[in-house]
Amino acid sequence: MSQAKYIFKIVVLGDGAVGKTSLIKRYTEEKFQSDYILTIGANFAVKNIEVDGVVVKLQIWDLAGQPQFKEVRGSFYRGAVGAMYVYDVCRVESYNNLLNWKAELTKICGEIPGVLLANKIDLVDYRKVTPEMGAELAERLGGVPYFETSAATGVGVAEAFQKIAELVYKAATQK
Ligand code: G3D
Ligand code: MG
Repeated sequence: MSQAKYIFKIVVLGDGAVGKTSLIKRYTEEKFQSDYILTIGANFAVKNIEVDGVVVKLQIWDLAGQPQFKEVRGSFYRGAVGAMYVYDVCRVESYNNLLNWKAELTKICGEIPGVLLANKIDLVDYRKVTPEMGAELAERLGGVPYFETSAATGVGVAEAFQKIAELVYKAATQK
């Protein structure tokens, strides 16, 4: 792929253990460019992706664990142009908490494009959050596209990343 024309910072949000790191690793094929944890308790992976025939570089930011110190999360959010909201379909609390994650992000970044990921759908027998509930949350998060994903099987993962790339690309080029 040729040189990227754009670089976009994307933040992946959600409670601990919902599958954020697994999703990023699945998508970037474990090629974390920065395998170290920055002092802000975050790191990022990069991947080039094509949107409308244009190569864009996604810089995908991940929180390492869940830093207790909200102050440092400012550096995590700052400069983000897109968000991926992730919950675990087996844990209702992780679903409910996404509104708090969005509020924290919005304080620093304002309204930015997002996508919602209902993760771990391979765990069929343990599922508690229905697709209908997922669609409802997608509305409450501002009408964001909704994806059912599994970092374990890979289903839905590339589609979700492709969509956020399209949304941030559109936002950046339609000004
Ligand atoms: P986090 O980065 O959001 O904290 P992780 O979450 O990516 O570390 O994932 C937490 C645990 O959930 C991991 O299990 C991981 O393998 C598992 N996991 C993540 N996504 C999926 C999924 O789609 N399906 C299933 N079945 N498991 C998933 P461990 O046991 O390593 O802690
Ligand atoms: Mg993680």
